Amino acid sequence: MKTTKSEEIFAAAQKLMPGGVSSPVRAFKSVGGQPIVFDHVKGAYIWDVDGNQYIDYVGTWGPAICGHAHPDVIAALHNSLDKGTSFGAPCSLENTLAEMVIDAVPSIEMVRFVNSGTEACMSVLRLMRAFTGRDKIIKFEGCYHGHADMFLVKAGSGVATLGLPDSPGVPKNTTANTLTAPYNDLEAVKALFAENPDQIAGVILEPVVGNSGFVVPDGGFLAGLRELTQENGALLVFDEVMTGFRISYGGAQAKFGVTPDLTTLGKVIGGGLPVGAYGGRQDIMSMVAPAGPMYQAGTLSGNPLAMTAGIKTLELLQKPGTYQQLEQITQQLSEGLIKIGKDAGHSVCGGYVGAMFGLFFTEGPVKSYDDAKKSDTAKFGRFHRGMLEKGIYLAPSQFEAGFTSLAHTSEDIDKTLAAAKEVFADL
Ligand code: KE4
Repeated sequence: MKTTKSEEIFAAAQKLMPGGVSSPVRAFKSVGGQPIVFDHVKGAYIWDVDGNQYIDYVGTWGPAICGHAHPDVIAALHNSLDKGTSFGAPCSLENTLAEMVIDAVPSIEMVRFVNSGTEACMSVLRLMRAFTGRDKIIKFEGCYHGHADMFLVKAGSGVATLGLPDSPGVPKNTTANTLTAPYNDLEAVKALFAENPDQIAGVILEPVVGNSGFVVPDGGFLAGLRELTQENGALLVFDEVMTGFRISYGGAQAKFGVTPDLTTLGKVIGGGLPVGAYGGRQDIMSMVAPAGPMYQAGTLSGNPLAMTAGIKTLELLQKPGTYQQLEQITQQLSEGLIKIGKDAGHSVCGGYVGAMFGLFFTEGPVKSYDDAKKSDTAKFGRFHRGMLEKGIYLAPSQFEAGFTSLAHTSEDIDKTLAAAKEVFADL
């Protein structure tokens, strides 16, 4: 593929912005080669500035679940634009999206909108501490809850991708209250509660992990955490920024039948515009200012354009058969990739839930971040490069997940599997 324009633009970008990107994982550091510079996106496809077309399995990291630039979303935004882009005041669109989120997500009785998943997670952490009066939290190795200081402890996603020892600039005392356990290890969580009696505000986790690569909860893990938190007067928080409205309309908590006390959301509920949210039990949420004393605020929170895109996206997802279609296309892709990889003699494993999937270059099974780190990341990089050159755009890191959309067709999957067959053969 000719990518000269991408290279020129990216070279210039590196002089203007750290690493030439607005978010680290986009720099392709862990897969090598130059990132492609997007010109425009539509449905399941990307076009780069050199005119090359790709089938996209990143979907701007989750929001594009209805396909990029869905005509109904774009039309709704055009209608909203003429009324202004931001009010900084109450707007009925906030009520509409709030009602949709509350109706959809079992744990959410009341919700607050913010502008990113990071903001949602840092706010929910403050709320956990405000409600319980306790300072310690438990997170899991390899889970990523945005880049707020308190969470940059054995985090996943870009922190894992870049192999960063968490991050400089985070004072020791900020993370002193962040306890960690291996994912899927209930005994480790039990031990932390025993070692820190009455000091743990709550447990926060990705109910299906997308930031260590794709890792599913063992049967009983989520229910076990629900029991352990209840027994210890601690809160259970599902970070559904990635899984929300992606693995089912009610998220992982609906899919697995375990209801947390609080939930964070992002990505899909913004339909491609900046939106995050946190919500949950009424008695907890009523602590949030100005209803209660826990402070959190934001200039652009609930802005009419982002609300419009979110509302239209969720309306599209409410259509009957949506999640069967998403699950079917993702199954075809995930099972195909693993079969082709194994048939070519490679150690690969992975899986899918709803419209989210993952592929590891290791025998597996991958049940935790330690398992994920056994993957052959160099081989993943070569696979990524090979697929890119055949017009297939995968997440540029072994420690990320893949995303499908309602725009992906069976033909797109067949093309992707045919490309994978050739790339695996050359690996
Ligand atoms: P944002 O601040 O990036 O909107 O959300 C942070 C976040 C919180 N929780 C979960 C489970 C997440 O997956 C994320 C963000 N996901 C990454 C992809 N792994 C966003 C991509 C990026 O960092 O550029």
